Amino acid sequence: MEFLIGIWEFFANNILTKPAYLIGFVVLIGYLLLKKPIYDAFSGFIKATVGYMILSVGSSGLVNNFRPILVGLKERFNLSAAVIDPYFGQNAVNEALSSAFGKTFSNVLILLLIAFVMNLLLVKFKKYTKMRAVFTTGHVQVQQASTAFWLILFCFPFLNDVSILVIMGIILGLYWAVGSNLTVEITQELTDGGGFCIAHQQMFGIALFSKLAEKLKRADGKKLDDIKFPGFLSIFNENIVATSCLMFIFFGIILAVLGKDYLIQSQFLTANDNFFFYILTTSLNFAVYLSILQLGVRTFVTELTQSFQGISNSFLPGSVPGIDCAAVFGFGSSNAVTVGFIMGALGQFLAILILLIIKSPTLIIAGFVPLFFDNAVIAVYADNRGGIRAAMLFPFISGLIQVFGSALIAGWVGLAGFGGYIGMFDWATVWPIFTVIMRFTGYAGIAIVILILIAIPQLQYRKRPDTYFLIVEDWDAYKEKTNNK
Ligand code: ASC
Repeated sequence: MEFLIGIWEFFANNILTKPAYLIGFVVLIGYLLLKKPIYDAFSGFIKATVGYMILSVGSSGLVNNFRPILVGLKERFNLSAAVIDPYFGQNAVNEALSSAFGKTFSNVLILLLIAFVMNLLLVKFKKYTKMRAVFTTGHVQVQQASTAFWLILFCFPFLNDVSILVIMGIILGLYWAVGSNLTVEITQELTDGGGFCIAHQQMFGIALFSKLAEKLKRADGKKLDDIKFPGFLSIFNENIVATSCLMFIFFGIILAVLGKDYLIQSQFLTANDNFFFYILTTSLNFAVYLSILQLGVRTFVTELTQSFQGISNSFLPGSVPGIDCAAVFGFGSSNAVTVGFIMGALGQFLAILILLIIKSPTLIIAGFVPLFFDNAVIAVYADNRGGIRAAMLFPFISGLIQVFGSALIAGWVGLAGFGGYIGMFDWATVWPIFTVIMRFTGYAGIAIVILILIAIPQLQYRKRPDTYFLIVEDWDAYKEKTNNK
């Protein structure tokens, strides 16, 4: 037993929770299963792992540079507020778990394992479950398993450990399989058969907003990239220029509000630094990290698409890997990412203002990860399906929902008191609903939540039984079939 636990811990710590290696090994095994020469498989492993690492450099560059600036608002104005951000959320859960229940992080990892196995089984039996996607984004799985663990303890504080782990493992595994499965069609469409889908924290969000976006579609079908500015404004047609300028205004305002004194005191800059150039450099860095992130996506996506055929042919026929949402930042309109971020920020700031005005018992501070990754990705999908209006409206609405939803749930379940909540779209909408159902209807609630999740892919399948699996098995054949209709 000890030996098995040792293997599990090694696998969990080094591969399962490190998406770069998980994806790298998936590619390696995929190519070997496709009977490619060993050197091709090796080269695929390197490209996939390095590509994913580049993507992580971009995304952690963004997170590490811009999160402290937003959190600074909390310190600068001495607010007692919960930061909505997955990392703050995870810390809050860790502290809450050990202080309230004497539980540790290893419970969370066991939950993760059960849920992951559940996800694999659901896909293995996809003939019945209609679930086609495997969640591979390990760092996000850790964050979600933590929060889910807390929510289930909140609903059933007297249940024993084993029951808690099993019940939540089933629900979380279902959420991973069902949520990522919801993004299959829209992602295949966006990436022209990229062969992956999204395994992140706003899967229900992008599915919902993609659906709504169709209703906002204009007759001319204009997307963000179709906007062509004339004259001197044409410089904004260039993504890097547009991003840099918008971020200069956005972060310029926030940094000016924080003030040079505060920034020196918190060691963002030294007394000798020039304030203007500090703001300029910070804003331009946004475009730098975004470009790095997109380079990473380009490096690994093709490898993953090709090699996964090997896995799906042998183990999990007709399945796709669910990966980090940043993977779509290289597709669709290039300005959608920036527009989503800005519109989401307007929504969140408005919501925070409303919380302040109504003197809400729980205050929220915008965190960078939900603000940027959720809303940017919502904009990318909304733009692809519905064009400019959808790309602007839906991230704004999402921003409002992220703040209000998180304030309600984090205040209610007590995580706000520990300073943070995960705050991502699904965790401000879907999971609060699950929590309400389970808390108020007890064991029946568990059954209701499970049934809701099981029903979703069945409904998706019923809508288009003839192409439901074809869309992941053979994109070209799918396109031909749907074009001929
Ligand atoms: C998250 C999280 C991150 C980012 C990253 C986006 O939810 O924890 O670090 O989003 O996955 O690429």
